[in-house]
Amino acid sequence: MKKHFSRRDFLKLAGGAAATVAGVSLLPQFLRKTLMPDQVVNAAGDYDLYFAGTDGWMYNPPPYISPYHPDVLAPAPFTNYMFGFRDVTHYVDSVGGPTAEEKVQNQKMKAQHNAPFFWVNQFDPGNPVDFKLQVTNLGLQIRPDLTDPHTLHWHGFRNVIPFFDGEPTGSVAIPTGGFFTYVYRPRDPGTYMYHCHVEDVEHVHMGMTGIVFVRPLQDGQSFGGFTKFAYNDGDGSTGYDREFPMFMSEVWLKARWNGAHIQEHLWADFKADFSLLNGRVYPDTLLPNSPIDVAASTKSLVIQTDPDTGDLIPNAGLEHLQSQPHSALVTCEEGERVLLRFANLGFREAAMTLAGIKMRVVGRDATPMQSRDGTDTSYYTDTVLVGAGESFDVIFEAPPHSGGSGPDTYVLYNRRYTQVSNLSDGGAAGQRTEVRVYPNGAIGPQAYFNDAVLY
Ligand SMILES: [Cu+2]
Repeated sequence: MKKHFSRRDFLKLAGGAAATVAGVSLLPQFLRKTLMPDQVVNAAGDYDLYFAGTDGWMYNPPPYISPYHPDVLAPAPFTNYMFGFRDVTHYVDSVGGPTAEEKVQNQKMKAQHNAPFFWVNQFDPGNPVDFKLQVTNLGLQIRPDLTDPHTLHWHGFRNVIPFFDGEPTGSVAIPTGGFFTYVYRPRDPGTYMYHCHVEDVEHVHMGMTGIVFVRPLQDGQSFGGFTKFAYNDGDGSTGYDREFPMFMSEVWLKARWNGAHIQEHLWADFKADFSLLNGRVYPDTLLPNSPIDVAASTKSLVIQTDPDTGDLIPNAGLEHLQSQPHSALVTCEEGERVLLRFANLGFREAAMTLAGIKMRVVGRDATPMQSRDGTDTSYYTDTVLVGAGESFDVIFEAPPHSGGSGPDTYVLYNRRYTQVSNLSDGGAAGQRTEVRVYPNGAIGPQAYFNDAVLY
């Protein structure tokens, strides 16, 4: 009799294989050294960032659709089930309280959407340091029957070896309780995205997706009056004053509900109900970031966490956005150059339109816009078509302020009607945000990645 072997069975095997490797990290230090020195691929503390994969709850606005939205299992003010990653790099032991690792374990069922933004400096041959990202799998609290491993796939990374690619049928995956450290040597600046590649349509749609980008070696030097650049342009043509991520993802309410209620569905029936920008639906996109730990945000945008529990701290009054900490608001001063890093891990093409300001496309899929002989092929447009799995680096120059009080407001939105309207009647929800242009000197320099000033 022919044995049917499902993809999920295979992934379990892949997870088992990872346990042999990843389990090593659970051994005491002296055993690691004594027993398997060649197999130790990670050691506690030997990483730049430490992420945890798990499930959790998030918020989407009305209109409500029974029984999927809000899900009766979701604790208020949350409405829908999700999977996601958390940045647990900066936890420390509390005196007389929980240890750092206990706080990490406490983040099971407290995932974040979208996944943390993180960035890496381009590999410097003169100072060769690899980037290491440790990932652990806290398990799925609502679905203990679902023993899926997780991985981290850096989409578009051009010189990764299969071992660190995160594609679970060709490499290791991280079982519940396991650890694995991904090692990268990033040679190509630009904007990328990352996602868990296990049961990839499911884990991507459920929320294990985020932006990662590589800063060019040229950063810190001076070209054309700038010190920050999208690429190694040699002339400042990709220099910018402020930078903002624009990450696109989708929520299919029925699939989220089915996930929480142990029901199956066909992904071929996929129909997104909500299109999200930086993990939120307009007008929540205009609300501020959750409180940021600016000092810790050297390699990722670090959300402040409770020192006792490790939980994400929301803004007062915005508790419903606790697991969606990222704003999509853009603020700048007239005459400044603003870099928008677009990446789409929804399943539909987005038509991102900035009404009233021309955008200049300077990079696509982490590749600067130039021909083989170096000719600049960047171009101006007011609409960028971002397909699933694509990224664009776009710079606009803020127009002069019109005078009067308050900022000039420009709308940045997905002009595909269903993706900007979502389920709303008015046609203004979903992937929509604002660019607010202030007079010269009004808001001061950007303090951190995705810092938008609110007045
Ligand atoms: Cu996963």
